[in-house]
Amino acid sequence: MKMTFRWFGEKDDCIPLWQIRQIPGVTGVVGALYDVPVGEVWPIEKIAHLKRTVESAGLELEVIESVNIHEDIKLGLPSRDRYIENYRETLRRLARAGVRVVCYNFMPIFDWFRTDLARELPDGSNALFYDAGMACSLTPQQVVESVAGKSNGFTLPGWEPERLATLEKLFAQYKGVGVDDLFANLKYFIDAVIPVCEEFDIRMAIHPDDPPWSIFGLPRIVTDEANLARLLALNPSTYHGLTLCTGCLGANPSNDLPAMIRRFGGQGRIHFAHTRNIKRFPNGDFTEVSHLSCDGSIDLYEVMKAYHDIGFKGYMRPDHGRMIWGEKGRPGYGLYDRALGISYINGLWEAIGQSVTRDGASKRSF
Ligand SMILES: [Mn+2]
Repeated sequence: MKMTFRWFGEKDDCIPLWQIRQIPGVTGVVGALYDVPVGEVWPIEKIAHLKRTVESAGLELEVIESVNIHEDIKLGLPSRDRYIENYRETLRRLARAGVRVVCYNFMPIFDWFRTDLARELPDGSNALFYDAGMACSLTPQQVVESVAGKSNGFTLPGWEPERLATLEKLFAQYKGVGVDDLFANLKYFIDAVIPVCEEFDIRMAIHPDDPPWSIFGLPRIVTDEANLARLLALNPSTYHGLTLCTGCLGANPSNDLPAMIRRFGGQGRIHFAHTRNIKRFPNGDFTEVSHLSCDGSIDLYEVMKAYHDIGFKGYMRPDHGRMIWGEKGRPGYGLYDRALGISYINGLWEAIGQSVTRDGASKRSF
């Protein structure tokens, strides 16, 4: 397992690389270019600059999150071929720069979705929150306005203003696009990019839908074990794999996360792990919490045990954190709570490894 930390770049992240370098166990950052329009080829010089910046801070750049998928690809429009060709070229350029994994999602219109970016928790910290009732009663535009007003001035990835300005048109385009269409459009995309991935040794890791159910009537397909199995079967190459995000998939209580890790990780199909906790409420609401198992609904020990049991060698990051200690940062992406999360994950990993080594095979077969 290689521990990483998401970084939004010199201009868009208030956390400097030297601070990330001091988090115990972190070997690299998960980066991206945020100023290249979705669908365009990433310029070589910008990739090289990002790589130089990260490496001169003593960190690696082996994971990109995300190279976003143009909406025309998800919609299956004739114009998708041009965007797919651009994507293939971006993959070649990233692979030549040493990138080994590309995380992406295939969610129509919206990326991750919350109703509140700073819901106060009992200890006075705050975190991202999903109010199920509000998600049903508000229009997409109302949610966008309420989210945009509370982002501490940051542009949130997936919620770029220019994209959201065309909401109405996008919704009209998705009329008549169902789950099977989305699977077919994903297959068309994956079948086109995987030969490049195999040639250049760079893995695709699709991120689950966040939350893992339909919103505003839009289809969503990266939601549960059955759908993950279906989407992996679209192309048998192990270069076509998953970003296993426990926080996203864990919002649905019927998702058995350790079982999914054992199944898909055991098949060599998990390339990137997002590890975090959430707390679910009976009415369908959920809040993000600290990584600690007892603070939320997900047993992080069992998650890490599953990764350990399959001999996970991929990349991991703590995903989101709360805002604590008065930090004012990008919602979900402060320094302190994510660093605490990493230390907790690393502690679990070391303890699980020690118990296997010291107690022998009996525990290993658990
Ligand atoms: Mn995630």
